[in-house]
Amino acid sequence: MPVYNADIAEIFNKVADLLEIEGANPFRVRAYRDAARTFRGLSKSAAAMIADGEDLSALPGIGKDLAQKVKQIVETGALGQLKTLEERLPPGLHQLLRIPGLGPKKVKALYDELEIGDPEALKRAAENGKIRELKGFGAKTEHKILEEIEAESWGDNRTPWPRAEEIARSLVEYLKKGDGVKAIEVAGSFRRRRETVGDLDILVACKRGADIMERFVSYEDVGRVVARGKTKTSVVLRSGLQVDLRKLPRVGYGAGLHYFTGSKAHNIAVRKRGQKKGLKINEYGVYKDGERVAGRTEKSVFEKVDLPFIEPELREGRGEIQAAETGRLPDLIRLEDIRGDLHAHTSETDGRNSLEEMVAAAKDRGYGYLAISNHSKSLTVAKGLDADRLLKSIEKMAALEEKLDDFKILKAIEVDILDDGALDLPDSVLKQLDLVVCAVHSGFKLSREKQTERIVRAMDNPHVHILAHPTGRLINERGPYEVDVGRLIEAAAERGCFLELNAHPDRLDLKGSHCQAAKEKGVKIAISTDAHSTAHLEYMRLGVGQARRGWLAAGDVLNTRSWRELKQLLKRN
Ligand code: DGT
Ligand code: CA
Ligand code: CA
Repeated sequence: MPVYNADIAEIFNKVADLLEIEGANPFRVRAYRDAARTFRGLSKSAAAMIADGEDLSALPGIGKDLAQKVKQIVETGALGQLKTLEERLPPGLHQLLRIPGLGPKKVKALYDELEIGDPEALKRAAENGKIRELKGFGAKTEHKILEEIEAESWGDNRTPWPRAEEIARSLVEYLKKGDGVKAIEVAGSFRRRRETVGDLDILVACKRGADIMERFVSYEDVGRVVARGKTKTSVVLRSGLQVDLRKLPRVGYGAGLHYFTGSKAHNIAVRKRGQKKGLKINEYGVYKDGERVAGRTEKSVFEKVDLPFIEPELREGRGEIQAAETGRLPDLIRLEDIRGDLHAHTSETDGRNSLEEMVAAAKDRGYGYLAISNHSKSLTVAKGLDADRLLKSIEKMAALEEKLDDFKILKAIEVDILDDGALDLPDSVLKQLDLVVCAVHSGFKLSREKQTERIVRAMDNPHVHILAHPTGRLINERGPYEVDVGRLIEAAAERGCFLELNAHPDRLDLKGSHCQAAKEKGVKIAISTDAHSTAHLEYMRLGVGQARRGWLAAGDVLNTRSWRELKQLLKRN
């Protein structure tokens, strides 16, 4: 059974959680979390790397010890160290960490004082008023905990898109190798690129007689067959993700692809349009007076209802039909449109690779520029830069740039927004930089008004260009802080600054709907990887995917410009 990179990441994250609860050295905890991120972001599977004899300890942040552990996971599907930790601590404990408001310290206290080891026990204790008696908790926290458990916000079992992609890629490759597969596509929310998917909907067209269903249920990662039929089979993979496979006739493939791509709201709107023209549209084809008139391709379905092709990312019933009717569909951005990256770290602070390595990797991707935006001093866990170190590091950048032809290193900073909205470095320093990216890394608990006001104040600083990861969420780890995103968009529009769409798979912050709102107000978006290693530069494709869901065209994105054009845009009004 294949071990996915996402599985490795999950195991390392669990180890980090449990070590943290045990009160282990924070640097050790961080090493596991970093390793988890590295594997989640890798384009090649660790299992394949090992099979090809590649040295995993050459990966950023992966030493000999971690490489050995990965090997163990790939070979046995498990990690002995995690088993040992799980023997020492109750298995439900890491679920407690997923409950908003409960960090490792609180979880440890709950366990030490009340022997609470899973959400059920926590619920009972909260109902009996036991939590409020603990030091550092109180009635308000108890109430909040109860609310969160009841909302089950910790138990979301939808699969994040990047993980679903990894699973889908292996499965599709496997199915393709079967006999007689003529066409295959993953439809559903996956094709629409929702941030998370409930299940995968795979469609195939095959030669007559090919037994694709048999091949499907024989896939080594299948945990359970839910239903098996001639044209539809559903399985649950060992990861828990359900996959529906549907066999479509070649003549109706496009109609099926359209139908099963959804969304439901989009389908209903298209079907209604058909009805007005006397057409019947379903998953098998488009019919008039009982006769098939279209359906081999998706395009033919749209043509019959007088619409141009609508990209899957737009099919959410959020105005795409009206936009298509009036010729206002956006020409969505593609990865090839990207000409540089405006947020990256080096080993000068908490990045894994040197300035030289990061720049070489950006050049390899065909970029014309890369912003080196390390952390500022108040972020001590990341060894953030003070003015002296920053100025020295920009000298290094200038010296390196001299040696390059036609590549611009943007001297930048990811400056911390302090609690009162002031910035972590003086204006006299900021004004010497090509690019100032500001970000919140603390004070997540402020009220919505205070948080919004604080960030707007940071944007008041005329040296600021981009607000990084505007809502601060970490997918499956931490929700967004309370903030009025609409107000942030307005504030950016008024001041001539920009918002980031952080492409890191844990962040994908802004959301698609926020991008759409920013676009409406004319605020351009920087799609940035926040790379902490050369490998992370690849996250750009995830950011571009998210931007497409946000209706963005190349023109709506800052870093589709050459450095010369970009430089003009960065002049604040
Ligand atoms: P998910 O799996 O929850 O992330 O979301 P989807 O959109 O992939 O939903 P799913 O897997 O239930 O169904 C796939 C597509 O099939 C859906 O997007 C639209 C289409 N579909 C499913 N049920 C219906 C229905 O009752 N009416 C219409 N018009 N379309 C449907
Ligand atoms: Ca689905
Ligand atoms: Ca489905």
